[in-house]
Amino acid sequence: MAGVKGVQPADHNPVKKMGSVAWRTDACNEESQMSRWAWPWLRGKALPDRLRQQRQRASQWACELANSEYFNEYIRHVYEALAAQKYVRRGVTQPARRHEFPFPFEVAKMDFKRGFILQLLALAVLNQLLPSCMAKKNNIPTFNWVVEETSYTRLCSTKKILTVNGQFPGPTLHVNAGETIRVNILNKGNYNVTIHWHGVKQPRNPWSDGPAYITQCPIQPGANFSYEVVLSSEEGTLWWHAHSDWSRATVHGPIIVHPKPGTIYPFPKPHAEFPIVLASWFKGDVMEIIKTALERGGEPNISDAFTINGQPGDLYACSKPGTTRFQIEFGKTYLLRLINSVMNEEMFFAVANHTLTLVGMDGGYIKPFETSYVLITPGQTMDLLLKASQPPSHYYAASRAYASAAYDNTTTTAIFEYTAHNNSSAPSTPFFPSLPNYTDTDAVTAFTAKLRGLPTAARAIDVPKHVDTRLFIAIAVNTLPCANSSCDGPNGSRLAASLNNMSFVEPSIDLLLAYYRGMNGVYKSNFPREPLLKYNYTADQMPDNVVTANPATKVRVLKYNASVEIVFQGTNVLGGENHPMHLHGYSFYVVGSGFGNFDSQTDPDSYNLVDPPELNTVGVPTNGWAAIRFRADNPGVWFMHCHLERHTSWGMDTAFIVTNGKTSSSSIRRPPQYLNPC
Ligand SMILES: [Cu+2]
Repeated sequence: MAGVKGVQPADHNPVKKMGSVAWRTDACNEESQMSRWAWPWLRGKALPDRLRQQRQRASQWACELANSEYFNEYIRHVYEALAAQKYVRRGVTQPARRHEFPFPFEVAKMDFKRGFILQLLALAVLNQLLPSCMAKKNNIPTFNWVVEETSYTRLCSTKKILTVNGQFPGPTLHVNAGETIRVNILNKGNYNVTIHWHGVKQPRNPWSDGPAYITQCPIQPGANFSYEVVLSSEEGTLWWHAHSDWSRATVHGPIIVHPKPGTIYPFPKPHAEFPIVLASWFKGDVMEIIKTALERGGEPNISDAFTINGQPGDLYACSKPGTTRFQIEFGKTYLLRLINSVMNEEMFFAVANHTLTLVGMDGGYIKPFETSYVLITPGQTMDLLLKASQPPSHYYAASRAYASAAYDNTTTTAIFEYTAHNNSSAPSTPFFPSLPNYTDTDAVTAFTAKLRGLPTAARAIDVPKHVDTRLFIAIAVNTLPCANSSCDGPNGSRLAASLNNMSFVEPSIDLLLAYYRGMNGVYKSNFPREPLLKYNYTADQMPDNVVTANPATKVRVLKYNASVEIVFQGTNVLGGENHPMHLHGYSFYVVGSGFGNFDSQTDPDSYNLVDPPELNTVGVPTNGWAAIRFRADNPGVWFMHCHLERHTSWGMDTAFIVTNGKTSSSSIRRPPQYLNPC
């Protein structure tokens, strides 16, 4: 059996635990729930009618309570009351399993008898009745996650990082295509936090999308929020990550979307699969790094390492013993689920002596092609087949940056080990792959030019041929004036970034609620369709008046079901860079790309309207352009931003408000009962 260090198997059958009593919250019918947990002493016995009715009533009451967002608060109240009577005491019962909440109360030793009876009663009512009907009513897999500070040692030093359930990378979510799951987040960390389900379109459900101050107020320390994650056409690999400040550096993990039961991959079933999560490691505190950078107006520190499944690998100090290893068998084919959760760099990735076959990307399928390396931007995910066809030995997988601005120039590695190979004769140094150079833009273009969509029975390629709404968005890194020119940016200015020269300012309450409730003064709806000032976007010299950005909170309204084309134009303002543009709530077809200024007369002739790849993040070429198309059929408020984290922090962001259609099934769902306050 192939194994992998650093990534845990999924917890698809979550068991909640409180005190000493466990319950299941996944799909089970009420009767089996009841017989299994709720009334163990009556198990298998025929109940008198009266008792049966009582049980049903209790069950119904419990359902209503359990489905209210005040459930956790209610339980806390009950236990506070018990604690006041000294039946229980405050203390933390550590969870026995990693997906369980630590429970902040213990049975008091004193007054044990009286307390014990009340405990039993409380547990019987709260812990057993509630979830049994919760499962019946919601019938969706539920996961309980705790965001908390956890000590990790990397690169010879120990620090606390923000994690989910103590894990870095975080837990892997396994879901089936089209499924809905619930993830309850309890924030026990020291920072506000939110979680985004990257690439999950969440039809009509922006409430659970996650970006802080866009679709929700953040979950404050001590508070919780329940996300309902609605899968639809996605299949393959996606990921989840924190979407507040720079917390995503360590708060992230894979989402693996399996084909619906009874359906199969459009490629031979692999023998086994390995999630491969690329991330950034900073020796300092990431939240402090961005805070300091924003205060001083300069570049944030670059990372000190990249990691594969949480481990930097052999080429870094103090890292050799932890290097991620994948065991493979000669002749077998493996599915690598590659995720770029790196903060600020696009990444090359390759495995020595092995070609990779790209079969999927961003939760959709790709017409398979073989390649010796891939280029993956932050935000993107790839499904790659690796055939163990080489002489049994040890082979490095390696990843390093493709970048043109300041970047981390280190290389992270993992090792593919053939299990038939006797370790005693393993090579002293595993074979090393050849990766393109840091600035090899030709290698990037050669790779991305091969991307073609693959239609499947479940998901056709349906590129809008006619366009209702056209946007042309110039992407730039800019400056803002700084008092006494005392900031760390160019000439004492403050670094900023913009879309059509608008540098996004985070509102003080989320855009979604402001829109839904019709509040004034939170945002303006006049995000420009095109740059107000046209210039030669990719020239060596830039006019002074495009260097300074305009800070504002502006969004663009898209009419429900409009077919939309966006041309992203990279600019050379303060230097050209590849920008991975990510759109929430949608995937889009990448119909074209090129270098230099987009020519609206001739460039559309080169569009691929037949089989373009359908992605959620597109790397806009350095000093070039990329054109995307999609149908605005998901009403809501959807963030769009560069997935280089420093650019997002500097304002390379906007949001779309997609209006409701004419029916309730084409309108935003009602908000959940509990929303976090700002
Ligand atoms: Cu960017």
